[in-house]
Amino acid sequence: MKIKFLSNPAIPQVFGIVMLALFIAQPVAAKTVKVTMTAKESTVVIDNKGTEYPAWTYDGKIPGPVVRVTEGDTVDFTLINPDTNKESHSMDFHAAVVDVLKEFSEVKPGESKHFTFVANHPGVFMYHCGAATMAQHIARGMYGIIIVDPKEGYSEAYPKPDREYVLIQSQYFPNAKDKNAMIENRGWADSLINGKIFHYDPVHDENASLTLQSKPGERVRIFFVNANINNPVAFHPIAGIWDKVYISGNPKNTLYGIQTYNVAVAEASIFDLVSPADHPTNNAIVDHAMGAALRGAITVLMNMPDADPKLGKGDNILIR
Ligand SMILES: [Cu+2]
Repeated sequence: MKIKFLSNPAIPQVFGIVMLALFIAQPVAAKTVKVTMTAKESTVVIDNKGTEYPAWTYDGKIPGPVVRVTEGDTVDFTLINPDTNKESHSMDFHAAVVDVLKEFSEVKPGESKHFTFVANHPGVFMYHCGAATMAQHIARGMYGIIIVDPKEGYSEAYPKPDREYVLIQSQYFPNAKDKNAMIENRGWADSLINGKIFHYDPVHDENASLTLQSKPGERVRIFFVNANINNPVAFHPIAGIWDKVYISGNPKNTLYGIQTYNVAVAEASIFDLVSPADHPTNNAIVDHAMGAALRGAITVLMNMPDADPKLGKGDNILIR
């Protein structure tokens, strides 16, 4: 009987299909991703004409580096606070479930801190310094994004995008020393997008040289973080409709056909935009709260056949 069973020509075929299905269904093996950042109290340029600002940063830039892992990965993180700094700093990953008094505690100048966490929730999350006074550490530039790609990968519900861009909005307070103004929402002069006023908007700033780009009909995925101190963001694509919005960037939280989505302070979400395929168009991606838009929170997206093939791909998702 046994021999007869094995000799059935259909058996190896079925076995092969089952094994193939098991193989395909296997999520990507979780890995450990080492991330090291250095707190730098250094001067940065905050507009397209070269205005300097005494910032506090991760690795010398506003925002800090893009961290990207896959759901289930372990993030092995080290924060270095050099003894040349005057302030204590820290790291608070919104993608982590840990102990605020332990992993997220302050690191004095001349010290460093190491901790790990497992990125168990897919999505996009803010990270920021939580050292006192936190409003000042964020306002002066200590924030960034961590993207946790879903372990299932792409699907019909969460399609593969043609381009990806990171946009992080924040409030610019010219008086870097006035903590109370930051806390009380007084004296913020401009909106920063990825660290600069009208960063990608040649329409409102003649010194702007960068725009986001895609080809007509491409699916453009925006990873958006609201790093404002006090103000929510009314995120809207002028001359477009968000095809899908994934709240907190989790494909399980999908909204369809949204005009304006309110992004809370310290929230991040994913926004998909698909332009008409048959002709070139432009979008202005704005915080539709006009007080923020006209202070710098406008980003031009050009959908054109000769779009730069490198933009919005690989390491070019946060354009400096
Ligand atoms: Cu700090």
